[in-house]
Amino acid sequence: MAAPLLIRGGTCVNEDRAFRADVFCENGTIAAVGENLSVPEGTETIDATGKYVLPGGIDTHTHMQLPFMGTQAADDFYAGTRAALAGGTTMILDFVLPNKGESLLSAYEKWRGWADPKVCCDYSFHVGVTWWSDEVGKEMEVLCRDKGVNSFKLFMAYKDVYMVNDKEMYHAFCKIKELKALAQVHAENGDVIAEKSKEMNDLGITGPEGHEMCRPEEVEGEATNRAIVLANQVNCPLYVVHVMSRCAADVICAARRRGCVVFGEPIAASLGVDGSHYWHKCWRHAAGYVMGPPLRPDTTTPGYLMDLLANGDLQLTGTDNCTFNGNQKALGKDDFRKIPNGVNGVEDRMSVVWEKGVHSGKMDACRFVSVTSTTAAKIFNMYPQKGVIRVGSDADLVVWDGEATRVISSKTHHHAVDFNIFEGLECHGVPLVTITRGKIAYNKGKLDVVRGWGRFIPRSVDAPFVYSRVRQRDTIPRYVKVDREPYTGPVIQLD
Ligand code: URQ
Ligand code: ZN
Ligand code: ZN
Repeated sequence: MAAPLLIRGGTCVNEDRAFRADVFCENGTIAAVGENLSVPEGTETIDATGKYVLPGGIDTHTHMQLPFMGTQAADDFYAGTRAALAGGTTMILDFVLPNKGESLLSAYEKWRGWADPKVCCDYSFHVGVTWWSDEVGKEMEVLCRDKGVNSFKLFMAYKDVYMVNDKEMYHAFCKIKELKALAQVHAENGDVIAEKSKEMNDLGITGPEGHEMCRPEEVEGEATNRAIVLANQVNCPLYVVHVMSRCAADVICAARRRGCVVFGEPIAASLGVDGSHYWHKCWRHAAGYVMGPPLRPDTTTPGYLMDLLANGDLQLTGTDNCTFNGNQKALGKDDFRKIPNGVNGVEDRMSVVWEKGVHSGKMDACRFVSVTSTTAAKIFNMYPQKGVIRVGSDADLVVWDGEATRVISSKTHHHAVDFNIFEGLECHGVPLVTITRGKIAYNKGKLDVVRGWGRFIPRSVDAPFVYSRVRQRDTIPRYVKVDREPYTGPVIQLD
């Protein structure tokens, strides 16, 4: 347990208001918020005068040490959560991704065994539904009832690896709705990708540019729309992960305007950089940006997604942090289909969103808190334990300097990877102190993390933020039969 901690002189920022107050933390939670607080002997004090005090960032989408495409992501649960704390993020939501045919429950226990001894900050798991059977449905019930899972990811891409077809996805959505959980989707048309990537190779296009050309943004947009339609047919709330394109974003915005319960998650990568890097002459550089769905060559994409995030058409940010070193990316040096997909983000998300969102004038500090922390806590049913500066909430906090700048580089980042997609980007918005459950883990450039300090945060189903509208909609009879006299006219005889 950490010593009592007083954060003095700062401006606290919640999603609804910014206000001058000191924050006193004790036993891992926020014990008092106000001015002239009386604190016990032995209290450690942090001077936050002239700075912001924010709820710790929540990264909704990471893949630490993911076994993938024949190798394993370089950031493990230790290095990844350590990097998160260095960037002002105090919780990650990672993914249990069972192989096809593998028990979801045993995959969950396996992933817990990987994460629990290593995490330096709190975390939780979404679970992938990578195949379908009645047994999978039963295990989903157990995961919701006993294991604190309330979100399940379906893949429409990665054919033969994670991809399910529309019928399987429909059944999974029915089960997710029955459980009052949240459906997540990786929205790309995996069949088109499989065919077009073969065509690319037949044309001799084996470099990273082929990775984007075989899955242009309309392939993401089409699948996004299809997932929204299937979920809406079941009245199941849907969360579209890693929104990477204008096309997919427009589909989500249109669906929201017509009343669908759908949430869109752009990521640090799609908000901070674009896909022109796939045409870079240096193979290693170009391969470093390979992820799925890909970044888009349309250089207006990051600004467009940030506009939608700032105005509420898109809801929150993750990173899809799934990092691979140059020698791992080189598995695909002769065939882009073999380049392990994934990029960094967990350390730089907060600064990238502040630079592109707040410093650009598109959003204020309250909206910044909403899209980096509070909305995630509400959607995944961890609010107000997480995502807010309030008495009784977990003492996950960041002292934030909105004016200071830092230049992002793989030479100075805390990831266990030799590449950074934001290399050279100068960002306003720098974490000064990161506090995880009342413990100072990062202070003015120095990390002081504890392996295994983080806890798994169980999440119950039926999140009000997600289900209140769905529940209301369920009270309206959707299908009513017509009472009519039976037909008594002629009927054709078929031979
Ligand atoms: O698709 C995902 O989210 C995982 C497999 C990470 N890789 C990626 O390129 N997005
Ligand atoms: Zn994905
Ligand atoms: Zn992912």
